[in-house]
Amino acid sequence: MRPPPGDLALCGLIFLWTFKPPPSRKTLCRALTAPQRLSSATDSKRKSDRPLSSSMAPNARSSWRGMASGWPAPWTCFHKMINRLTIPVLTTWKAADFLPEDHPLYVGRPGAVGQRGANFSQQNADWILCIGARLDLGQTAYNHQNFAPRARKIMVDVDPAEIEKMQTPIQVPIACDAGDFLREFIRQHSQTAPKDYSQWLQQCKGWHQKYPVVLPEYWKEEDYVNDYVLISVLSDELTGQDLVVPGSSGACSERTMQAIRITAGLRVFNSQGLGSMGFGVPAAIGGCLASGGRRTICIEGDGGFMMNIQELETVRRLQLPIKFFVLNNGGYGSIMATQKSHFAGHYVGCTPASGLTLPDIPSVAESFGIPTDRILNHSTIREKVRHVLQSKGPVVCEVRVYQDQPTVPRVVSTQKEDGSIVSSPMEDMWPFLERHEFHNNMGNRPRS
Ligand SMILES: Cc1ncc(C[n+]2csc(CCOP(=O)(O)OP(=O)(O)O)c2C)c(N)n1
Repeated sequence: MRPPPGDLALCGLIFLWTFKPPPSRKTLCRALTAPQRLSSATDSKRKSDRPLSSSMAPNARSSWRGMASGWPAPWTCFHKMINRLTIPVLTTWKAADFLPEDHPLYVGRPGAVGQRGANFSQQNADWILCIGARLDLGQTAYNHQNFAPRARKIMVDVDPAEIEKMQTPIQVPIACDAGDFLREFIRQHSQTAPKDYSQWLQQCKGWHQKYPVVLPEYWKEEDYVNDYVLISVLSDELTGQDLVVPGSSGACSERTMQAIRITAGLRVFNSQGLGSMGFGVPAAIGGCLASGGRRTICIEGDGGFMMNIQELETVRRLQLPIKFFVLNNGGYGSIMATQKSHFAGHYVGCTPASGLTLPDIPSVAESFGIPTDRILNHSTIREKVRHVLQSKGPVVCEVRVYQDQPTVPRVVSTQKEDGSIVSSPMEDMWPFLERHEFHNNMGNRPRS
């Protein structure tokens, strides 16, 4: 039975009151996975018509341990749980490789820079289970109140502070290890008869298919490479034995995580929380070594690539099979975009004309003794990508991309007269849809 609202509010209060200062992890687990707490999660789901699960983000340790010795138990439990619930599943950037694109329950990756269809699913859901997805600013588009506003929210996180930070009611907060939660959830849920959510699932799948990130017209651009086309070609050419390491800030991270299509076995290792330039090169080295020498594809911005360029020597010395695709847009494209939209186009330190210059990337790589290549436009992109991927050892491939290519779709923000910045709702991504199409997708569903 769904607990009355008062009980749910109390549930949150008990959580805050009982667990400050935080007790040991063991106590938290025991207290919060108490059968009553979990049954309020499972009970409320039974009443829902449009449930969603947002998948967990593994910590780096369990992720890599899994790669070396078979998947860790939480991974298996996660699959067991979703197959049992048969509800649509969204993945966060950090858990992008938890479900392959062709899994029957997969419906996309939501976020401020995300997929339009996934955001429609999230914003229409009436029950949402977030496991280890800490709901950071990118995930909630800077506005907690408007994150899945129609849904009762069950949030599972090993760190109670991540739940406490939410400025919107979390009806069932559970501070607990994801694996422990999943095992208990499966145990309790195995007693209940599965409900049919096929219609809702079809609707979510329909949105996912109707609103692809990579649009056919991008292929027609002739001057340079469109980043989304590159990620699309890479998605076609990668195998389930590969490891993808996007850089952590700028187009390389955002557009890769928006557009990459995950196949079974493909691993993605992106920054767990820092948007620090320079992540790509050392992360590719670490990921490649920790994965036992997987072919590693690092997609990095020209600015980010420069920040740890000295590590190319390590790559050469160890002859690691890392294929660097360095997006050359002539500077700091994302800073340029911010200065264009919020500082009336007064560029400072982001282009050659405004005081930022970067060296010729292939020349630098060659000086380290690493083979290089260059992709100038779409005419030879597939052959070039294949060639780079099939070459032995490391390769640095410069990709000439547009300087002013927008990141789309995305949630945009506007500046009010008082200087404060407000974001548009997550379901209403830019470029905005025709209003009738938008309203058709959202209906008149009440907020929870
Ligand atoms: C160490 C560090 N310094 C500054 C920033 C702020 N910052 C975010 S994106 C960016 C530009 C990144 O340039 P590039 O890697 O070429 O990617 P692009 O923006 O062109 O896509 C900067 C300076 C940062 N994230 N990390």
